[in-house]
Amino acid sequence: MTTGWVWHERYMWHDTRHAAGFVPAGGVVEPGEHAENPGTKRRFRNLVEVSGLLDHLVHIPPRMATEEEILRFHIPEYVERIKTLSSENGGDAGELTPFGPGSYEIALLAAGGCMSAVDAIIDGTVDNAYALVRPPGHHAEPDLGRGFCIFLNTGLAAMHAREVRGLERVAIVDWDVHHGNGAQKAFWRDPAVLTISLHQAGYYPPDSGHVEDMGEGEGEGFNINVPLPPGSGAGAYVAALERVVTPALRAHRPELILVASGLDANAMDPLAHMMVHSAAYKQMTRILMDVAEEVCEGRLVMCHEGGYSAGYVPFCGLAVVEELSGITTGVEDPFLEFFGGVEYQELQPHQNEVIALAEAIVTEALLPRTSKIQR
Ligand code: 3YP
Ligand code: ZN
Repeated sequence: MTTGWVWHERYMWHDTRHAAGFVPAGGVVEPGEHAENPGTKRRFRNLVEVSGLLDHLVHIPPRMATEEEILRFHIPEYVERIKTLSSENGGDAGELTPFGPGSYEIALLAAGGCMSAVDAIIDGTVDNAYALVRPPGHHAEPDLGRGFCIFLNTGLAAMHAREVRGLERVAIVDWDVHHGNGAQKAFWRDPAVLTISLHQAGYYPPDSGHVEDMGEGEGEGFNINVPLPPGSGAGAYVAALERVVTPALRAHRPELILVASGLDANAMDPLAHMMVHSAAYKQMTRILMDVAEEVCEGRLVMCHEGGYSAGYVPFCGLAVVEELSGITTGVEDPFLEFFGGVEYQELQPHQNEVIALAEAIVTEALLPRTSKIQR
């Protein structure tokens, strides 16, 4: 296995300003760190280096997306607004998405980095890839930055794969703990791009990611939401991947699988309430690799999204990249003994209920529509 690695120091220079988590500093809010700061991602990258794994990865240099590429999803006025604010003193892209000077170019480099990874896979330079980009993208809307996201990195990478590289079918699996509303909107009526999101139910964005939301028109059945109850752990996530994601991918048979890889379902995350540990992330990666092997010669690109535990993101991320590359570094997750042993890691009945609903949507709404298409 050759695994590509997208990283650029400039990603770390995207400034999300002073905040208390996600609330901007000011008034009674003492200036502190914004949750989406360089720390977690830099530490993830550093652990990949210190573990020795980085030496075995193929560095894929990121390029900046062009304005034309960004306009495949975003409206001109929005792009113009970000560009102008970025050239001045920064501002807010919309909802909870502060940025400083120069972030327009960095956001272009994030979207472009995901496209670089897609190109490397399609060109056969690497078998799979992890793009550790910043800022994230999966909440971005055509006219609005949301939830720390400026441009729809993963969705734009799917559009690049389709429109420039000529792929017929692409799938996006979003395992960030928050709902992948951006890709859902982008491909709502499009059966060519299957969108699946696993997320904490009823959390962020508000009133988004319901299990009933399955796409419309030609795209009906091609959007799958799995809103998991808070407290879900390894059992629920592995079950969702085995019983919902895998059959959906088998039915759709994408030629490329993209993962919106937020690692914020981890057991220590300050912006979510799930319990996933590194061994579960490893297993989840394995499940996706197996189905990718089956349907698209293993073509799998992970684009980083959220993940806010400085302590735990690096170990969850290392587990994912170890599995992708087939290399075991011997670095042990010092948290695993604890989180692996906490109660309620196994699938609970109320979690099973949601997974069963999503399973039914795959069988009743997606399967009949994919089986009509001969391929
Ligand atoms: C935005 C406000 C509360 C949760 C936060 C989510 C950002 C994120 O990681 N999205 O994937
Ligand atoms: Zn998230």
